[in-house]
Amino acid sequence: MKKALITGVTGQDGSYLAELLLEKGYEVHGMVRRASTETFERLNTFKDKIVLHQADLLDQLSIIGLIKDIRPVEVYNLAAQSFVPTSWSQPVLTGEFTAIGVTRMLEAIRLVDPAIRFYQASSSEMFGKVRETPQTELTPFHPRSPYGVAKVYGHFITVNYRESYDIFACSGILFNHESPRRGKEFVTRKVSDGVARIKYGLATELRMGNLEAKRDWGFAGDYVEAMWRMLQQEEPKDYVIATGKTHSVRELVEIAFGSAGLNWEDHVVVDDRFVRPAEVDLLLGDATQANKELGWEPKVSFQRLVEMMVENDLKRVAQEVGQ
Ligand code: NDP
Ligand code: GDR
Repeated sequence: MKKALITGVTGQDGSYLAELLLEKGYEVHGMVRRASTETFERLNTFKDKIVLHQADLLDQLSIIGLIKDIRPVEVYNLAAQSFVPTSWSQPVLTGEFTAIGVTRMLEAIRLVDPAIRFYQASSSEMFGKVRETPQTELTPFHPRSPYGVAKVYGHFITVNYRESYDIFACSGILFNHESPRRGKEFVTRKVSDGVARIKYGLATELRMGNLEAKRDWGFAGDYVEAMWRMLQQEEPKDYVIATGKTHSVRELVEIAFGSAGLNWEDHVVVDDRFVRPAEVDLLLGDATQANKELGWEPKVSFQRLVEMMVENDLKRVAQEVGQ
């Protein structure tokens, strides 16, 4: 039985990846940080099938100990401070988790067993103020937030450990991917949750930031499959994972409110508090290399993704209000 370790297993992607690896017959181990209350909500339906261990990206020895105890064949490093606005209010912490945390993972692998295969969760935020459209594995980076800067570090330290120590280390440059399990502060879930709350009379308005920003949005369930495929190749490489289609936040709210029979213009209020100090205006990925070499392609369309998220939140809020 192949053993895998997932950091960030309690997050959106961690939960989908854990399910996928269980289906594929892996023994799945997850790293969780200590908290005064548990954050295992996304793992509820399969928590008894995986093994959780306490360690922290900020603590080198805890990571070395973890890898020594488990001796996984694959490590997926998904843990990070992943919310872009928080990276302006907590830039140092974001650097510690999202940038140096990657080095701590790689150092642990180098020390314990350099044959372990490593996946790093890199991001389209690295392209930032984009130099070309669509963005590929060769597009230069120009990050626009402390989060994006930290991810550029994480990307290049992964490339560097591959080149310096011959570690099988891959960086997946993933564009935005969403699901009903997305955190409520990210724009897609904020909108689907807002629509449901408005529909059931718990709110009347939804305060938003920049409606003109464009993103290449896909479904998280499709994207974790690409992570796994990267680690099954003969040679380690970096891949862009994207749908190849872009939509504005305005289109997102239009579809989301429309799917619940509401008019977004009656409810959405633009509020400067949600506008960022520096914005990533347009992201559009070209995943041709992943398609050719990994045989990967996205299955869920933007329209279906938004509808799926709204349906899920409508059901949840209906239960909460007893309808
Ligand atoms: P989430 O924010 O949903 O999950 C982040 C995870 O990291 C949580 O499990 C969190 O644990 C954990 N974590 C944070 N800090 C630490 C720490 N110090 N030690 C241990 N664990 C920690 O993110 P996603 O699932 O959406 O994303 C997964 C990864 O992919 C992230 O690295 C993100 O930056 C990256 N990414 C995401 C994209 C997306 O569109 N979703 C696109 C491109 C990249 P806890 O539950 O305790 O908070
Ligand atoms: P992003 O995702 O920053 O792309 O990072 P987010 O959903 O937060 O924002 C997407 C776009 O929507 C605009 N926006 C708003 N965003 C939020 N959160 N709230 C609002 O009210 C709002 N109004 C407009 C933003 O300005 C932005 O342009 C996500 C994270 O998952 C990262 O970890 C990951 O690396 C990237 O995707 C790829």
